[in-house]
Amino acid sequence: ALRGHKGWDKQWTSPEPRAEYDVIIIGGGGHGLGAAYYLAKEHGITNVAVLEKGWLGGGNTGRNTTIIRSNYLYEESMHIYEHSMKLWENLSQDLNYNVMYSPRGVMMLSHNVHDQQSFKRHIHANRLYGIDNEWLTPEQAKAYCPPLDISASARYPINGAALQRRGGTARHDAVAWGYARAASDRGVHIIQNCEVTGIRRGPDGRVTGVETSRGFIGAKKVGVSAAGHTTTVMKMADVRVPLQSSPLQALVSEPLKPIFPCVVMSNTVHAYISQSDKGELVIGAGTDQYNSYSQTGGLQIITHTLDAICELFPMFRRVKMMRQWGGIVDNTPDRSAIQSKTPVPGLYVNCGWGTGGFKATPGSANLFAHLIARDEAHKFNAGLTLDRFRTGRLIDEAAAAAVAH
Ligand code: FAD
Ligand code: PYC
Repeated sequence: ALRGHKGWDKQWTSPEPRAEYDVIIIGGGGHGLGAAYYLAKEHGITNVAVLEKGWLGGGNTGRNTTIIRSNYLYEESMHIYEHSMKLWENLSQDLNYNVMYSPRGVMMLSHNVHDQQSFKRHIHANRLYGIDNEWLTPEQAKAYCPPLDISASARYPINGAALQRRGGTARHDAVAWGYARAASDRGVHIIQNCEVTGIRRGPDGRVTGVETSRGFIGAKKVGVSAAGHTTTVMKMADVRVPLQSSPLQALVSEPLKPIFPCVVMSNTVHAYISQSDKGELVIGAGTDQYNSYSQTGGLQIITHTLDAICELFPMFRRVKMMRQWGGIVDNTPDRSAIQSKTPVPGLYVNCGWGTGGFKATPGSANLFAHLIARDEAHKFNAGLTLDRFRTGRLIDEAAAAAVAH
């Protein structure tokens, strides 16, 4: 069927690396590509390269379940995720690339009194900041998502739900490709199959460039956006980052006719689900309980998730699962991200988005570009410093992270 598809323009160019760039970004996921795009678009810095060891979006960007929401608890997080949400709303137009953003609503199920108290706390906090979030009764939850079983005899009874109507999903690879094309159009070099193996510093300790599988490439500034591999990259500059990398899994079913109108998450029983435009049920699990760099994960974790999905939505009991995969998520102790200068002049790090950084992609990229270009934080990422783990100014978002970890 694709035989007629000839003569299409490449979406981005694949140039040979220059000897030196003003900025090198390590990692061609959505965050790295987006940062390069905003460096060019908003700061006029176009002598930029994104170095990706594999293919664009082959990391967590292309492996996640694409849930977008901004219903976090603390001011620092609400600012950043809401900034992101506003960028999502116009991203397809901005990039001239359809990222298929679909604000179909994200509903979080409450199963017990503790869930109810915690969700209501989030709802009130969000509303104080003008962020939509509302409490639903079980009957209202069922009306919003008809496949949901709210019977009192269910194994995981539901006593209500928190709904963010503006939450939803987007097409993950389109986000990477859209940013790549738009950045490339503005002169950014996108260099795939180029693994960074070392970070070189001058006699004054400042970054001078990176060693790669394609040789040394000079840079005045280097931004690391390597998600699950952040600690290994930062070690190249002798910087320790408080992260633990572990597998997080997802799976998709055979395609079904449209049946599932929104996104549902059950944080207590460790399952989340939506339906893709192709018709597949997109289902995700909690993280494995051990650290690993393998992009797979324990069978018992997804077995437990499917068990929970079948209890919550009995009509899916006979649906077949088609594919399963894992990504490597980088969790901080307080489950909030780090976007910060480092002790090495000219080296910046964006990491710790853990199980929840897809939704943050536009906002994070936009603010990381600001940090690199101006050498100072924006007011929205000012709290995400590395040194909060020394000062104790933590931003505890373990509950809002919403995925078992
Ligand atoms: P990545 O896309 O992983 O990009 C980092 C890139 O760095 C990779 O491409 C990697 O190859 C490259 N790299 C690493 N080391 C080097 C090196 N030495 N040299 C060159 N390149 C290097 N978030 C949500 O908000 N909603 C969700 O529903 C959601 N679901 C998830 C489900 C799963 C199964 C997983 C795994 C994650 C999920 N997440 C979710 C989290 C989200 O996917 C990530 O937080 C986000 O995609 C991180 O984006 P990124 O661009 O930082 O990382
Ligand atoms: O952060 O919303 C989230 C999420 C859902 C599934 C994985 N992460």
